[in-house]
Amino acid sequence: MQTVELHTPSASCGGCKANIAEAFSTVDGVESAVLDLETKHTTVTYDPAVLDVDAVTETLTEAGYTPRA
Ligand SMILES: [Cu+2]
Repeated sequence: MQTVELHTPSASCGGCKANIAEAFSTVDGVESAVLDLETKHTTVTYDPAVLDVDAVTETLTEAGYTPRA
């Protein structure tokens, strides 16, 4: 498993946290996706054999939480 932490500044409440968890719940190879509301970072744990950081970024973008550097 691999972990990536992405800054998702537009995610700001419990609803966003639920949205992000739900957006990743249907993505193959994702073990967990957790938004930290204090840091506004989303930590995604995934299987690098199934998907990559680009796919993780795309899922977040599609959910409305475009990651920023
Ligand atoms: Cu929200």
